[in-house]
Amino acid sequence: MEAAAPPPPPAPRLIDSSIGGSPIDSPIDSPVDSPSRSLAKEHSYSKLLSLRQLSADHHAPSQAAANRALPELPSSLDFYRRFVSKSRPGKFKLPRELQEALGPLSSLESLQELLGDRPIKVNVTPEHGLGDALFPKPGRANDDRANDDPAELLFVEPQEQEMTFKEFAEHLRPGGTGPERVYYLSSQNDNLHGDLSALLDVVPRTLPFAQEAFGAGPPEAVNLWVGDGRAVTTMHRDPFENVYLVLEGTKTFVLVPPYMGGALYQGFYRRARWRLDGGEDRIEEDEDRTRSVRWVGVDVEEDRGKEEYPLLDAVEPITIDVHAGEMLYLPSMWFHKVKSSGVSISVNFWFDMAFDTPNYVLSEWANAVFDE
Ligand SMILES: O=C(O)CCC(=O)C(=O)O
Repeated sequence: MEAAAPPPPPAPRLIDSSIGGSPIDSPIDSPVDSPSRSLAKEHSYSKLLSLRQLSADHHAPSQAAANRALPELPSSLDFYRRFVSKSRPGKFKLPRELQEALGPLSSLESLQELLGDRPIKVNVTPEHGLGDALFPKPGRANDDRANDDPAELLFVEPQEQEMTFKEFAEHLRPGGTGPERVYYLSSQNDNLHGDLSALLDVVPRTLPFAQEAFGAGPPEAVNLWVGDGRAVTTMHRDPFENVYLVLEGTKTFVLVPPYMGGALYQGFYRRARWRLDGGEDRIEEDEDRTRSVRWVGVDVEEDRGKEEYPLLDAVEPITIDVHAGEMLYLPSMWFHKVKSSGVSISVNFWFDMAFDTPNYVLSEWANAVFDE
């Protein structure tokens, strides 16, 4: 059940914690599927397929089209007409001037020089590298993960740790493997205006072509992301128009259109955080048991075809590789999972989204049709 009215755009915060996440009336303790509810889900499958078919041409690009980077940035009018108004993702080559301006952010060495010994906040997870992800409550075996009973799973955020950029860089594993903890600079709280403000001299305040097309004010948040191939951002959606620039390495976005939320087994989960000090990795549940977050209950890549998630077969995720020197427009409310190949450095701009557009209204309607 999503909140009846959309919330006003919130202040920058951890990804997506507010979407549908009404902390008061979250149906955390609802029973697991009864046979009649399962049957209803089977019927939903064909409706979801029709929905996918109906909107495919207008809204969701084909896999091939989504991966073609347009050679130059469109004018704001063209960007609005071809992408924003259709809520359609697109990939563009960064203009040379912008790429040059952002040059100092494109290597670990120059970032280290710019940031010196200032303390920065880094997210740390165990070796699986899953930040903001669902895990069984302490005491439950890991194979119980397949059980999609939200009451038995927790939404676990990374441990936040303060260190210098040099210390952080020493934890990165360019080869993308390692049994150690995974460190990801992913604070996404407008970090370029926070602990990374020393970088502001080289980052533009806004992207005028995008800001104009969104009809928004200056960006709500500008974030730097630095990590290696082990860090994974699990699937979620954000109430922001997102322009995501990759400066080093490759980021892979696995996308699902906003209107397919009904196939993603979303649930409400209580919050928790990794505690990684001392010998043992622990999950510590949030003391406030009334706070919960709505989160996608499946991995669209790994859980597809599994008997327990029949609706997931209706989803055709679009995978977009964004290479260094490219920019992705990720429209608001698209579900996304994000991975990195090797060490990657990116900057993204979140702009306020409009809640009164046909795209938003229709996708919320579509999701409500499948909500239980
Ligand atoms: O780069 C990432 O790991 C996640 C990016 C993301 O979720 C976002 O920009 O909204």
